Amino acid sequence: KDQDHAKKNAGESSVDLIQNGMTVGLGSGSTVYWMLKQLGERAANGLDVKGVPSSQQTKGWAEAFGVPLTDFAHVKRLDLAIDGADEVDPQWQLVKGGGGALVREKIIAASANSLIVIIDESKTVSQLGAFPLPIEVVPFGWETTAERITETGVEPVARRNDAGELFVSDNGNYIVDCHFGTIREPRALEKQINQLTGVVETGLFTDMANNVIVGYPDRTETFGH
Ligand code: DER
Repeated sequence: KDQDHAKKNAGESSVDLIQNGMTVGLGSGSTVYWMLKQLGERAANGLDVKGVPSSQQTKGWAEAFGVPLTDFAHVKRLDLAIDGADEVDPQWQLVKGGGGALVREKIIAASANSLIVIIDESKTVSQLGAFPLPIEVVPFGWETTAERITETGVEPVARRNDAGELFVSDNGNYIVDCHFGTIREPRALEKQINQLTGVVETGLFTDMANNVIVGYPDRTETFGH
């Protein structure tokens, strides 16, 4: 359907930014799926690229599509990171983590010279916050960590799988989703939450995105700075 075409367009066009010999951070999610599929075809046609995956899901897709992989034991800096997002505001501040991979995604984004965000237009917002903010927390005492998060004025909801069990991230942690509604000061909120004892990371990616590729059913538009 249209949204799939939009994601496919955004994912595929981001691959044009990968030059021969690059090491690329591979994000997570359904838009990244299309990027990986295209990247596998380019690698099969001779593109020299190595990827660092941000989740087990991405690792599996990359292997299936023939994208050569490496890790941070072998590379300390990435030329590019390409990843999706749940919300992008006009300052290119992001909310991420809908897929539960936010910790590794942020480590990859922080290790990359440039972060390219690939989205369909539904992710562009005038203000962050309608999408519940994912926060990864250490399992030990997570209930008390949730209490500390409540003090920031929001009720954290523990993320559960279909069986009703607590979702466990690739890092063995839990995720709580926080329905802020609107986030007026994303930088301040990110700092405030990240200082709380028991919090591993939040899905607020502030001042990290360098380019945003917005996919539409028939084209893409690229914004960058
Ligand atoms: O979890 C994430 O941050 C992913 O990037 C995800 O949110 C992107 O979603 P998508 O499946 O719509 O690309």
